Amino acid sequence: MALENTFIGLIVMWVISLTPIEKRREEDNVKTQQYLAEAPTSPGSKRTVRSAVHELMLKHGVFRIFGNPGSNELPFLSDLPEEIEYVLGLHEQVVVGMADGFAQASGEVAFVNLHAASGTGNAMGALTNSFYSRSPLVISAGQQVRETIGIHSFLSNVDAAQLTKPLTKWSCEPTSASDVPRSFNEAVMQAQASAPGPVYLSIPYDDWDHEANANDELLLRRSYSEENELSAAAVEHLSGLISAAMRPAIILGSAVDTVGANGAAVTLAENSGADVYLAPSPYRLPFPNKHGQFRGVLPASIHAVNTTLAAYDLVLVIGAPVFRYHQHVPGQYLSDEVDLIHITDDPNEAARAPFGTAVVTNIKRAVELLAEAVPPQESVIELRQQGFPATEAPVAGVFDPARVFALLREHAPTGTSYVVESTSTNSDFWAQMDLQEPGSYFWPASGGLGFGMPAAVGVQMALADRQVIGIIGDGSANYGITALWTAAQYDIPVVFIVLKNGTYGALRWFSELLNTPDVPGVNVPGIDFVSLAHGYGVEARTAENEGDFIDALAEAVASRKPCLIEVCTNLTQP
Ligand code: TZD
Ligand code: CA
Repeated sequence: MALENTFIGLIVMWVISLTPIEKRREEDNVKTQQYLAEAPTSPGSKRTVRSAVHELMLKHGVFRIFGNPGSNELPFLSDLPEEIEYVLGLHEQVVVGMADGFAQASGEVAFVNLHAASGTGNAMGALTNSFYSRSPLVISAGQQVRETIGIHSFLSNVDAAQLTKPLTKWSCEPTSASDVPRSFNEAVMQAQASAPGPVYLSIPYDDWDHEANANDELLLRRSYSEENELSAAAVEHLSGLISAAMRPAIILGSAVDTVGANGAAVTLAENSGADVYLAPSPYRLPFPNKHGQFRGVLPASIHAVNTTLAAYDLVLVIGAPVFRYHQHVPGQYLSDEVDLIHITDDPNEAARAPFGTAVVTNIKRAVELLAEAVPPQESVIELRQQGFPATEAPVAGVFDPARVFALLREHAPTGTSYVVESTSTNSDFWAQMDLQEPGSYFWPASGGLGFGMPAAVGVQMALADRQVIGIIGDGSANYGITALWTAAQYDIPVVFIVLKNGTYGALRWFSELLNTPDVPGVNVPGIDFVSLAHGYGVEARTAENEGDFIDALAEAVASRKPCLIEVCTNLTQP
């Protein structure tokens, strides 16, 4: 009887201790669902940054603000949806302490609003605790009007993103008003992502009345989940989506090559019948570039990515950011009809993305599990290798870069690994090469020149049983030329092909794009790479014609010593 009573007592205690949390969670869920059902989603409806953030707060279940206000914060607090309660604390240490207790006990993100630098400063004592308890706090603070921060106007939070740095896992002041909603979304995801912790967001008060970017609608459709390895349920869900898609596309990132998931990616592509692209500006090659389902490198502007992806109903991005755009052609990020699933092993990459359903997990296992789970297509798809565009022979010793690549394809040893830093020749490279093995391609991941020549030496050291060829522009070569000395001194048998068009070709292309045709500093005439190589102790020659190039390549490979072949080339477009 006594035992029974104790047991009943335990159950009663359990119900008493958990019910309020569960009840509140349930209420929050209902509110979120109600809110989402009524949320304005029509594209083009005029919304402000303020209403966009208020909507995101409700979407993320943020129904209370722990705060202590000042003038900079008032424009944010104006027009608060009635679902959101303001919980006033009389000192910022108390505000953060309450939020921390709420976050820890509920396991949910707690949202805080403080007054600029002074309010944040007052909260720092409480933050020392929150940082070590890893409490998921989104701490926002008002900031002076953007254009007056530089002159240190009264109440500006100078260097705001630095202020909380050692005590927050992430901090930010958005670079523009239109980036505030995305930054808010990132803040919430960062606070929860592993390892969770407090984050800080400083927002100038003139941002709130700005018209919101129409792309912010996509933030409302975002979700974030994290699993070390995809669960059976997740595999079933994702493979079901892939199988059910009428027109799936897979966008592979360079990380797929880094983790060695190339083979599984091919199986997944073939089983699903999906078109395959490389994510913009690939720095490694995750998929054979002449496979019948390969559709090339995704273009690097917002507008062009959307246009390309509009042909698909499901887009699966694996091992890449969503997306690393380059040339700025603004537009809609993603058509309404397209679902985008973002599988990545980087919580920061997932949190930062402006759209997509983020799944943070081990990408190699994810690709393997999905490749197993997606049944092969019933109708046999044609997996023919793709061909190569025709190229023209050099005239008077000047080669088309496409011809150089065609010659490398035909005459370089099987399994050659390429390190490429030649910026205006990318499309010719992908059209002409036939790369199949993992580890066949390396490129400067941020576009920072000076990677190519040194990395070619390093790759050759790592891949002793494969030939490594560095394809280097005559501009890029100068940022890493002394790698020749190391190659000579340490006998690293790497071959460098220097493509000499006498100019920074990519910048000439950009100057047309940006309508700045009159810029100085884009030509690099008068550099003799053969003499430079000799000076560093490396064999070198200029390829005078096609036969000469083929001979020089064969001799270089056979010599098992570092060699440089200089080739004069025509100017082309990336
Ligand atoms: N400095 C550094 C370290 N990185 C850069 N990316 C640049 C400058 C700017 N830059 C580019 O982004 S492309 C380029 C420069 C100078 C021209 C490279 O010329 P290249 O290749 O001769 O190597 P192409 O094929 O002629 O463009
Ligand atoms: Ca050049």
